This record gives sequence, C-alpha cells and structure tokens, in this order.
Amino acid sequence: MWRKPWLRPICRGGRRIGREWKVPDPRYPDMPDTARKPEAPAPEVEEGRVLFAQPVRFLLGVAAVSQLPAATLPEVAFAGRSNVGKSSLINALVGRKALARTSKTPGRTQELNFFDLGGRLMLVDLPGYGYAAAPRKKVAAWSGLVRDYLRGRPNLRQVCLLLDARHGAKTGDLEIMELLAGAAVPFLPVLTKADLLRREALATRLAEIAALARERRAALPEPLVTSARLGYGIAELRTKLAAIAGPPNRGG
Ligand SMILES: Nc1nc2c(ncn2[C@@H]2O[C@H](COP(=O)(O)OP(=O)(O)OP(=O)(O)O)[C@@H](O)[C@H]2O)c(=O)[nH]1
Ligand SMILES: [Mg+2]
Repeated sequence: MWRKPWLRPICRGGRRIGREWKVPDPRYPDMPDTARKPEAPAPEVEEGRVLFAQPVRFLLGVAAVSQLPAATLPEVAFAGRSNVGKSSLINALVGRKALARTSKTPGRTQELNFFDLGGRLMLVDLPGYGYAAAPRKKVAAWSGLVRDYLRGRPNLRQVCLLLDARHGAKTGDLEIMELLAGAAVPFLPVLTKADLLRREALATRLAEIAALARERRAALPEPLVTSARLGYGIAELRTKLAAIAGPPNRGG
C-alpha cells in the first residue's frame, strides 16, 4: 500500500534526525524528541508541595489580642508594609485566587486573619503597617495589635517579613526587625513583586537585603525572591515552611 516507503514517516508526522527517521510517539503527540522525563523533585520540595495541597480554611479574623485562637498549631505570620503583597503571597502559596482578600488600595487587611492549613500549620495574614492615609486612631490600633501579637505569641515559629523588591527595607520594616529580635522570633526576609524589576536591579536589591539580614540576630539566612503574580519562589517558600509545620495527620 505504501508505494513510496520513504514518505511513510513524513506522512505520520515524522522527521529525519541524523540518519534516522523519527515518528512521534502517538501517546505523547506534543512531546519533542529531546524531551526527557522531568527529574523527580527533591524530597523536601515534595513535602512543601504536599503540605500546601492540604485543604486550607479561614478560621477567624481577630481585632483584639483577647480573641486570639488557641496556640496549638505551629504558626507562621506574614508581616510587612501595607500593599507589599502579604495576602497575595498567601493566596499563591495555597494556590487559591481569593482566600485572603487583596486590593490595589493599601489597608485592605484590617484584622489578623488565621488560616488553618490541613491541621498542620496556621498561616496568619497581618494588617500592613506604614499606611499613612488611614485614620490615625485606626493605624495605632492595628499596629498595637500586630506588635502585641508578634511579641507574645508562644507558637509563632517564624515571621515572613515581606519587602517590596522595588523599595527594599524602610523604617517600619527595621522597627519590626528590632521587635522580632527582642521577642526572639526568627524572620525570613521575602522580597515581593520581583516581576516588576529588571534582573540586575533585583540582584542588587537581594544583595542589599542579604547584607542587612546578616546584621540582624533574628534573621534567617537567604532572603527569598518571590512574585505572587508569576509564581517565582513559591515552591521554595513552601519548602521552607514545610520544615516548621506539624507532622502529617495519619489515618485521619
Ligand atoms: N506585580 C505584582 N503585583 C503584586 C504582586 N503581589 C501583589 N501584588 C499587587 O499588590 C497589591 C497589594 O496586594 P495585597 O496582597 O493586597 O497586599 P497586602 O500586603 O496584603 O496589603 P494590605 O492588606 O493592605 O496590608 C495588589 O494590587 C496586588 O495585585 C506580585 O507578585 N506582582
Ligand atoms: Mg492584605
């Protein structure tokens, strides 16, 4: 039936590579010949992925220290200036678009919002600081609440301190770093919105923050570069947070 057998591979979508004709594997029609099976992720990366694939639920919003939930799970809080991208980063981590509410205008998050991740880790979305346009009384109340929480929470294992990659660390950030050092709570500097900077500017900013972190007692090594918009650094942050989460709930 094939009068011109050399045309057979071409008719089947094949092409010549070196001296051989290759016909695509019909099971993987889009896979290029050079595609190899992707390497399996490192076990700790896999742990991070599994942790953040757990169901996550909004537990409660807290406007006063007296309303804080029981300090049972290991906790990680997301702190930073207003509009730095705290709520967006939490959404990127858990792979949900609008679990934590985000907004273009600063001052969106006005309470401490607690999210229970699979009964293994509590994520806490904090109101931002440094938002001058909000009523003064309100700002004082938020920052008082955030400070009291950061100082006195026994199960707070780590703070992700978010810094806008375009602006770096400002006065409010340095104050929080001092407070955390005083409370012996470790913090991880996390640069956000990396998609808005060129590569060179980002490298300079990262070096600057790494140097600043080296001088702080409470800083964890290796600041992280992230973009909630593009998903940069999200798997890395998941991996780091998996190291402080509680053990998987077996059989339940
Ligand atoms: N380009 C870019 N924009 C981002 C990124 N992450 C957040 N944003 C934007 O930054 C704005 C603020 O984001 P939020 O997540 O609400 O910031 P927040 O720190 O929770 O703000 P407050 O709750 O007001 O303290 C929104 O318009 C987001 O879309 C990012 O990775 N890249
Ligand atoms: Mg927010």
